[in-house]
Amino acid sequence: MDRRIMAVLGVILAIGLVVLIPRFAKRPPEPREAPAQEVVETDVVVIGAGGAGLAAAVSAAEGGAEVIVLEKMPAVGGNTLRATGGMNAAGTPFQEALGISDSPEIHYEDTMTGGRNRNNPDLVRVLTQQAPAAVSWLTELGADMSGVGRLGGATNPRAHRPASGEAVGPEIVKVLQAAANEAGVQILLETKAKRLLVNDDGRVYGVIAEKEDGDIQINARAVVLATGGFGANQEMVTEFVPELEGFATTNHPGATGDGITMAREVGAKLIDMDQIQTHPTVVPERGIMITEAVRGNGAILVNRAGERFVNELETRDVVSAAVLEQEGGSAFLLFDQQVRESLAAIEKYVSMGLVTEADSLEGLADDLKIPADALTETVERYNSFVEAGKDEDFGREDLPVALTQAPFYAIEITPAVHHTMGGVAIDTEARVLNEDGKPIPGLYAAGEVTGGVHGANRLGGNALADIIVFGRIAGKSAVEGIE
Ligand code: FAD
Ligand code: MEZ
Repeated sequence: MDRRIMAVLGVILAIGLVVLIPRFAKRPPEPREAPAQEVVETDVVVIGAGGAGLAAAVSAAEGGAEVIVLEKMPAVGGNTLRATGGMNAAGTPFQEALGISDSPEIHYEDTMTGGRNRNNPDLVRVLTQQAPAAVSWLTELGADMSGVGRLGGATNPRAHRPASGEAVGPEIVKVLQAAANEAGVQILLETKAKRLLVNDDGRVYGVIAEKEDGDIQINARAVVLATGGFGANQEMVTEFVPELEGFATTNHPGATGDGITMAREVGAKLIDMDQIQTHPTVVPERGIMITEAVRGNGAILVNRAGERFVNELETRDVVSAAVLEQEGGSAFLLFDQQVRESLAAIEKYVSMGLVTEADSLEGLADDLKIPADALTETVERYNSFVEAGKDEDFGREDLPVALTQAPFYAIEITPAVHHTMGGVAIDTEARVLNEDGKPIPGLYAAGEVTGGVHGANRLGGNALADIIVFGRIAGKSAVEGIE
């Protein structure tokens, strides 16, 4: 062959080798992201510093573990900090002191009925049996849980909160944060977990998180997911329940379902994702929730015709649907001076300018632009039911006070997205389950990130019981599961 042809063929062959060999050679997989700038080792890493995460962290530290908590927001607390009406527990000394006879069995039945029996009965047993101990634990940590009120769907008053009727969430977060600090738990704020680390045996061994100055890898012997629900993630809410498009939310902005996404990526089973609760009494446009405790302490709901339209202490699904059926899709929460004085949480609504106040029912009706005759007649009829101890119109069983003491107050309300009942499947030890119902080694979860406890409809007051009971269990199980 001509030398020149040989040379040309040689060049073509060389170019071919340069181009093709790297394509077919076995290359290491593309790194998914740049290596973390900082690598840290600990026993237990907890993701999320709301009530469930702080309870898990304290419980793991009590078990002797070194614990790091990651929190993506600039402050701890999450939705727990917003909790107002109370924490359910049945058979507590605080109920007994107030002469309230109740039991975990009745609490169990109420929870299953309220959840339309879609709840996991094993988880509900644990919730209701351990809730009194959870209240005692918070009390020992310094929280005032001695006030007891009634919330929707509850046979007996069992929502524990400060005696003054102030919001319960800040009280709980305050003592848990102090206990975590005391126990030497390290809390990293503005540190957002983005991916769980899994080894070849399928064991979760840590997490990659992002901070302002770069990524951090935390290697841990156990990981607890406590990232809360997804009530502030409009896209995710409407993916599962399209009818909720356009609804406001009561949730803090960090409630975006990150833990559910991360758990799904490592094979966790998700349940009840389409079970999303609206809270019936939220101020339109503002998204500010007016606690159910206002109704529990005696307020009623009236529509634009000045009439009651529902048992105000029915479960949230029923009350929300009834409000949406009224003219304008909203209604008015109406109460008197006695109710105001019974609950310190109301003062915040007054100071925020959310409350219309008048010296008489006629004056209030004028301000609300609803018929005064009808409103007066409605309140008089309701007051007669209170006196007789029987609500002949809607069967409301708890009728604490007649609305007779001026001034009278009203707040316009409408339903908004409040609680996501679905999430990561867990067992009674708070171990995260895979699609086959088997625990994923090294991974635990507690709180609103999980599904199964509340079924189709959570009862008011049961979320706080859930996060403290299962938060403590998750922390304990994480320590016990360390290999
Ligand atoms: P959260 O308290 O929301 O904590 C989760 C934390 O994880 C947040 O701080 C979040 O920022 C953080 N996080 C999320 N993603 C990441 C990530 N990728 N990396 C790091 N951190 C992350 N329930 C009751 O029982 N009684 C009540 O009175 C009551 N009142 C309520 C009032 C309001 C306005 C609201 C919104 C809810 C109320 N609830 C109440 C419900 C209850 O507060 C919540 O269900 C419960 O507090 C959830 O606790 P959690 O610890 O699971 O989640
Ligand atoms: O459990 C709740 O979400 C609750 C009691 C809220 C509230 O109305 O205060």
